[in-house]
Amino acid sequence: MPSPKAIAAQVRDEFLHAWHGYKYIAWGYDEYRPLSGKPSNFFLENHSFGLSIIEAMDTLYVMGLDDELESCIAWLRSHLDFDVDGDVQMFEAVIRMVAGLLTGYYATGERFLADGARDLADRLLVCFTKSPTGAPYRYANLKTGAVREPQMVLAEIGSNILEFGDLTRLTGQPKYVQASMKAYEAVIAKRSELDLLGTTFDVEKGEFIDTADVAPDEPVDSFYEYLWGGWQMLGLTQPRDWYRMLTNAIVKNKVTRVSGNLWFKTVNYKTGVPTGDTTTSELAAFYAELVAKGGDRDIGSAFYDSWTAALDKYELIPEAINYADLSIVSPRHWLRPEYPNSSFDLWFLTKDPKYRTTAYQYFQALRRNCRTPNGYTVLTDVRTRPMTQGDYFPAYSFSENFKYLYLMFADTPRFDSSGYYLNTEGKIMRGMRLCVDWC
Ligand code: DMJ
Repeated sequence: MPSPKAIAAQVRDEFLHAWHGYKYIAWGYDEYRPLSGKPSNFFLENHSFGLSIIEAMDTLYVMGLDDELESCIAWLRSHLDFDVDGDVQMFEAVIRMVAGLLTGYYATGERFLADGARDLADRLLVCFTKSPTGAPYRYANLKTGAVREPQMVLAEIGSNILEFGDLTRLTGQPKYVQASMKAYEAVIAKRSELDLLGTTFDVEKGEFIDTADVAPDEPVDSFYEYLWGGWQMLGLTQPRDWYRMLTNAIVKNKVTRVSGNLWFKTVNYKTGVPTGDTTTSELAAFYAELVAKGGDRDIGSAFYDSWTAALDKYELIPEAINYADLSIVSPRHWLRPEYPNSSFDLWFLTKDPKYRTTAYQYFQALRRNCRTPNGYTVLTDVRTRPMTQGDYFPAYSFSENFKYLYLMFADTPRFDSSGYYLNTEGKIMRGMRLCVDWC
């Protein structure tokens, strides 16, 4: 392998290549399509929030790309506005935009970014306050405050305490963190006798509407991540105790080993009986780092190795596999960041060189297959040679994949690797060091 410094420089170059694609094709839009050269929007078809700009700010900061960061600030200064008559998905708006604006503020000290985060959060709070149980609705109209869709998956209910907790800290107003806690309480009160949870919760009726516990896979994944974060980042003991209780149940009822690899079974949350579905999406790979950070290091290490087996077999991890035989269920590769997310956290937790080796292996495969003349793009099929490229760059990759890889190798003074906490979208909520002149 090249030296860590050389790898960091390569990653930064590739990030810039992806970033220049966005700037050239879609500056000011949410996202870009590098093959057709067209912009696209994420939340609302006919309205852009400049999502990629918001998502990229703290990455630009830690990479030392200060001129690019200044362009982002300039654009946001004249365009940031959430008084928009449109229905926005609360979960995505919180983890991407509230967090992106907060971390942009931490990186630059630009107060209007924090004000923007607060304004957006205030417009989204109706999802919680209009719900009879406190578990949030899925969509809020940012202008009218109308809410809709009471049937919510767990990740969308329980991935906000980091952002709302920070807003409470910044503003002194308890309403934000209280909304998050009430949402957790509504769901966790309905756990089974086994301390397992279902997947979809009706926030008006206050009950699960299905019986499958798919943890740690999507769409429940970050529900568990934020419980641990509530403790690690905010020092709240109740989320820590919930995390421990629910994780004990997951470890006891769901761990399974197939051909030497560790996976998590989908089970009926009331009985613990396996449903027989052995599909898992790549999104579950984040759990290797979470379960290790939470104290179960052997499980985290083994689960990471299971995903490395999929990486070895397919060069890039497909969107979904059947863990019974590692066969492909969905051949797409949507530039998902969960595997390098685990490499990143496990590297800083253990300093085991395997995490750097495998992260570099992943990076090389990414560069070989997802690079286009106009940036980076997703793959629609990892089985073909060359792999088949799609026409989309998701904004989360500006916040996640390249950042994880860079920070693992860069040793930049702008990042405190011993005291950081990132949200589920890779935003550096804790751990950015401000040092304008000397780094
Ligand atoms: C990201 O938006 C976040 O990591 C989220 O928690 C789920 N995964 C997507 C990217 O795959």
